[in-house]
Amino acid sequence: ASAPAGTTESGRSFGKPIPRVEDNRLVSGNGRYLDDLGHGALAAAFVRSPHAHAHIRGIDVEAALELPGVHAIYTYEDLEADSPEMAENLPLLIPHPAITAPRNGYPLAKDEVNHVGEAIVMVVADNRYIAEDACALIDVDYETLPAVVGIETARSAEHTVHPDVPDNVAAHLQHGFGDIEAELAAAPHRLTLELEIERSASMPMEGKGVYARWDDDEKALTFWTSTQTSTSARAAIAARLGMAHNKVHCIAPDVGGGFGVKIVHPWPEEVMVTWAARRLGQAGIATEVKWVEDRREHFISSAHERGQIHEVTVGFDDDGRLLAFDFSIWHDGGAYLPYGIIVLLNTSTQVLGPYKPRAFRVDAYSLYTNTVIVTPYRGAGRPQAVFAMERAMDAIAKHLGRDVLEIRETNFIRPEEMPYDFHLIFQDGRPLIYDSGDYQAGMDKLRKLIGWDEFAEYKERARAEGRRVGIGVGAYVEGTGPGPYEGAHVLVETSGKVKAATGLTTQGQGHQTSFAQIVADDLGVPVSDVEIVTGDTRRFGYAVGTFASRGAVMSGSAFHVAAQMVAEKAKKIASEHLHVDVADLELRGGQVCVVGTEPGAEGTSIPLGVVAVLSNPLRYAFDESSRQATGFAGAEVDMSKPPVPEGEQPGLEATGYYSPPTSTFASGIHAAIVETDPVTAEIRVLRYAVVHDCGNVINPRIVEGQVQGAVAQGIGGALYERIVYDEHGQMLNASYMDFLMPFVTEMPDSLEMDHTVTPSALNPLGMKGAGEAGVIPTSAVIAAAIEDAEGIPITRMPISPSELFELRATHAAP
Ligand code: MCN
Repeated sequence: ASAPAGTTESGRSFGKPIPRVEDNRLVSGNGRYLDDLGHGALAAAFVRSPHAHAHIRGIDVEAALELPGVHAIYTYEDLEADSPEMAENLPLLIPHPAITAPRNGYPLAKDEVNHVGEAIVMVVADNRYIAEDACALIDVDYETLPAVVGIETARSAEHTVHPDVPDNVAAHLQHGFGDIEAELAAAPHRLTLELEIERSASMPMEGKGVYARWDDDEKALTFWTSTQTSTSARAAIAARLGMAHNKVHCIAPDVGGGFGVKIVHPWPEEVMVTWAARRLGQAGIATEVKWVEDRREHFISSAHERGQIHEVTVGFDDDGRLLAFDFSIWHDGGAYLPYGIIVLLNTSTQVLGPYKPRAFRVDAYSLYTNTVIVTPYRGAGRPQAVFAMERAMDAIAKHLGRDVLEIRETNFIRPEEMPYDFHLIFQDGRPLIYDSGDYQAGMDKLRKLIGWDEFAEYKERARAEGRRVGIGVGAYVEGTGPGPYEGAHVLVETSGKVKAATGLTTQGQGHQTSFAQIVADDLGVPVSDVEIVTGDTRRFGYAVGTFASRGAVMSGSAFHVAAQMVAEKAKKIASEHLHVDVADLELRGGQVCVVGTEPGAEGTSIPLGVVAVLSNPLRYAFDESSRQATGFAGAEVDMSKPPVPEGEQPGLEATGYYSPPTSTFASGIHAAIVETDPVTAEIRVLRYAVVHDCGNVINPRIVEGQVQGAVAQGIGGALYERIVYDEHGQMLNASYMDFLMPFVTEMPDSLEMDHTVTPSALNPLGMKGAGEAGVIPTSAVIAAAIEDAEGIPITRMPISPSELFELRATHAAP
């Protein structure tokens, strides 16, 4: 591939909108996704519960075992017979003191099922067709139990999901600051809002999947999984299979989207497929097993999010200044709690956004329901939080008859108040302190971008034509780049090309480009000379993972640390040969050269690849032929010197880690103009504008792509996407025929974007995260715009045309 546009031999690429180097490969069908691997593997399929809640009285697998091509059928009994580890509950990944009743399932259901889709039996066969046919021959005897579906039912506690959790409460979280009761009592104005965001789910183009290979000679297991967290998946599988980490390798191949649903580890299927590969491998039956999720499985047995009911009471003065924000949350946590309460923590710690009430109180419950588990979905609790806060802001403005932007301005935290300490604990366990941000600057830009001041006139004209249009706004602050750490390894090869690896994974964020930009700048080489590897424990074994918009901040910084170490080492080695001080050397144009000289000039520079040769104990390989190959005359190279200066290790490579003190806080403000059809109630987003702040930007093209994609997902969440269960816990829309996602035709005619840049002082490159931002305020913004168009309070999202139609009818009723 040719060097991407935007880079120069010596210029910095940080901040340049260079095209993503991975895209040619990915869009031309040359990606290697999970299902592109393991064609010779045996196929796994699962018998999944058709009931939302039931006891399992018995399982008959006899007929299925007889089916030709079936190699193994496993139930929980096989796990129990294998080892205590295999029989254990799946783990609680992020414990928290507010979790009062952690309950988790098993890799295969033990004696009860708690949601439709829960895996009960695994079949391994020659191919998926046979495996599915065998599943159909398996008879599970169920005694059905009443299902708890939806927050209201869970709250009523008439029935329970887990018999030993009588109120269905998995966790109860309370926090805040100030004297909320006193502030509410004294506030000149008070309002209470009931708000709801329905359950939804992320729909990556590629579902989950895992493929495992057992090596009986090495007694080692390698598995490929479509995951966001390969190092943690490796650790989890090693623990469950009772193996040492060095005998288990986990690789995330190309991953066709994750959006949070692929964070959890281990999935039941990961446990079962790896375990079966080892078991069948040891028995000499087969060494490879693979399972690829089908779309229905993705709907019913992977993970959902979003579902929350809120009650907000605000107290404010005549100017609209927020005195008290009293926030109750009920979160639909699903049947089990593998991911703890991270979504609830996000909602409850980020609801304040750019505003600073005098008093704040959260009272939050996570409730068990007989539905599939919850994992954070892009935005992870923040869209719900912003919906609560921004709907309250609009309600205050309406109550006081004031402009919605003005009310927000009144309450903004100001740049001079940064860093702003809320005296609360953030979801990462560290203090909630905003590091930087200029929310007013963002609003000023947005006002122009969307043409806020001209809208009233436009609305009037539209009205006169019989059209209904409305405008809405929503601001947010997002904690990004949480620790605890991320690491990277950077190696300059003797060819001068750079190989660099980090442990976190990639699902489409363009890391091969943006991380390469950082390394390329530090080493003074073109971006196209840097190869980035992610998500392969064989290359880099220690990592946390890709979520919470932490890739740029965490791995980006780790790459910078490691590349800087390599650059320093290269200068030290070169200084010995060029006889100049390290301080007088720089890395530029693929050379280590004397500052101010032309890279490549004889006597004042050495190619980076040659420095790599010199750093190597086997540098005698730098003979006449390699001199010719590199075109480097090399008079200045003295082979009698030791490879590296005293105190350094040979090899032009380094491993660096980055661990931030706290999260860094990105922010943004969005506005939308919508039109609603007076007859059909069809809702159309005409224009959408985003002003976004993720600190210093590595690659504006990537960031804009991330924001654009996330806004599309946000529009999906506002107008189309929701998971619908009936009262028995059966999902009514578990297919793309019924679960609506926006096409490009549903996107606004224009999506404009602008940036403010308030760098973070917490990491060396001043970055903040960007990957989730676009989805966070979208529901709030679109709800506000519909409300403006219709004059009807919008308190529940998503909203469909038929729901708007009914709202009109209710509102018009006497
Ligand atoms: N970036 C940048 N400058 C910044 C910040 C980010 O150039 N100041 C670049 C990064 O280098 C990276 C991209 O923007 O290439 C996103 O970076 P970041 O915000 O750090 O997010 P992560 O890399 O941690 O990715 C995770 C984030 C999350 S949490 C979800 S959910 C999500 C998202 O990314 N899932 C995605 N974007 C996605 N995009 C695709 N295509 N697929 C998914 O599953």
